[in-house]
Amino acid sequence: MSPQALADLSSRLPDLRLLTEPGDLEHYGRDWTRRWTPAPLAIALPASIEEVQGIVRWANDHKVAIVPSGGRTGLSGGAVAANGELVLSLARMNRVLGFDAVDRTLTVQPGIALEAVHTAAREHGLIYPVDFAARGSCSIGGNIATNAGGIRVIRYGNTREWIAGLKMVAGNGELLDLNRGLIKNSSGYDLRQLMIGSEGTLGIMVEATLRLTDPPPTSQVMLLALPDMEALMQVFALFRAKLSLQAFEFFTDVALKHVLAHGAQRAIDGDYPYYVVTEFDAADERAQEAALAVFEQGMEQEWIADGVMAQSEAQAAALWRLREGITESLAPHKPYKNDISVRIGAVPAFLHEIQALLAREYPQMEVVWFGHIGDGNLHINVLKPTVLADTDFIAQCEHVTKLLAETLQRHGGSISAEHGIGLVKRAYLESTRSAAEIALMRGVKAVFDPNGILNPGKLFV
Ligand code: 2HG
Ligand code: ZN
Repeated sequence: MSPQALADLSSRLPDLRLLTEPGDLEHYGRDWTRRWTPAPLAIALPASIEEVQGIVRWANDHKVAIVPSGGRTGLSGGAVAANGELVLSLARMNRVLGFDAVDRTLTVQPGIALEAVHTAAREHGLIYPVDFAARGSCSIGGNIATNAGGIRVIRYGNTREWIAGLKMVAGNGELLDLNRGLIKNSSGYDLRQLMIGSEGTLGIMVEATLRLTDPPPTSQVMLLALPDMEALMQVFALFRAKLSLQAFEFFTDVALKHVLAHGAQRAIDGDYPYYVVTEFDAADERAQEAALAVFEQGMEQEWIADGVMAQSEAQAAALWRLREGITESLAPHKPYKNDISVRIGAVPAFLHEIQALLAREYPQMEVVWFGHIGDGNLHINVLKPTVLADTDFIAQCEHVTKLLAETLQRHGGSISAEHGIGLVKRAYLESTRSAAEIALMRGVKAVFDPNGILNPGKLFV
C-alpha cells in the first residue's frame, strides 16, 4: 500500500480513525498465535457501517488487502496481518443496538466482547449460551467468524445455532442483510450460515442478531479423577445417560501440573492420569442425591477413582479454573496447538491411535491433552523444549501434524474443531475437506470477494 493510497483513504473518509504508530501496528497486527511478525501498514477503526463500506470500496480501488479484526484472541492466525495489510478493527463498533423481548434476540455490533453479551442477556433474564475462557477479551464478531464452540456445546451447540441475522459488507462494498432475525426462512441458500465460520474471507460483519434462551436450572459442578483413558468415555456415557449435562470437559495430569503452578488450587489429593470437570442440572436435593448415586456407580465400576462436588459457587469456580486456566498456564511454553475433532462414537479408537502416534513422535516433549471430550473435540498442546529453536520446533510439529491429519482423515475427523483454519492449519485443509469441496469454497470466495481483498491467504492460499 502506498502512502498516497492511505492519503486517499483519509480524504474519502475524513472522520475515520487511522493508526500508524509502530506500537499500534504491533498490537493490532497479531492474535494469540505468536508465530508471525506483525507488519500491517495501518489500522483503521471505523465507527459506522458507512465507514466500513467506504474502506472496502477504497481497498478494491487500490487493491489493498484487509484483515478484519476483533478481540484477536484467535489461535489459528486468522487475524494476523504480516504482509502490509490494512487491519480493519471493529473495536469501536462494540455496542448493544437493541433487545427484542418477543423474538428474544439481542442485536449487537461485532466488536462487543462475549462477556458483555452475556451481561446484556442476563439483564433481560435470559442467556446467550455460547461460552469459553476467552469470554472477557474475544469479540462476538470473531466468535461468529470461526463458528466458536467452547464449554457448553454439549448442551447448546456451536455459535452457528445462535445467529438469527447478520449484516455483512461483502467484498464489493455492498451491504447484505442476511436472514433478518427470521426463525423460518425457506427461500433458498442460507448466506447467513455461509458467513458463519468463513474467517473474514467473504465479508466484514457489521451487525449480528443473537438468539437468547432461558437460563438453565441450578447446576452442580463435579471434578472427577479417572484411572485411565478408557474410563473417560465410560464415565461420559454413564453421566450422559443419567444426568442432564451442561458441560463435560477433560484434562490430564500434565495439564493439571501447569495450571496448579499457575496459581489454581488443588481439589483432589493424590495423582491420577485423567480428570473431568462436569456440570449438570441439579435443581433440588433429590437431583443432587441422584447425581451422587451416579458418581457412586462410576466408583463401583472403577471408572472413577476419586471426585469432589462443589459445595459453593466459589468452589465451583475453583473447579472450573482447573480446566479454564490451562491455555493461559501453557502460554509461556510457546505451545504448538492442535484443535481436532472426531465423531463422539469414534473417540475411543481415535484416542488409542493418536496416543501411540504422539508418544512415538514426541518422545522428548511435553504433550498436554485437554478439551471438550463430550463433543469429540481434543486440544493437544505440544510444549516447546527450551533447548529447541522456534523454527526447528515448529518444523517438527508440522511433520507430526501431517501424520495426525492423516489419522484424522481415516477417522473422518476435522483438523479444526472450533479455532478455525487461519494460517496455522491451512496446509492441512485437504485432510478435512475433499478437493471438490475446496474448489467450491474457492468459487464462493471469488463470488463474494472478486478482487481477493478480504483476509487473503487465510483458510487457503
Ligand atoms: C479451550 O478449550 C480453548 O480452552 C483453547 O479452545 C484451547 O489452548 C487451547 O489449545
Ligand atoms: Zn476449546
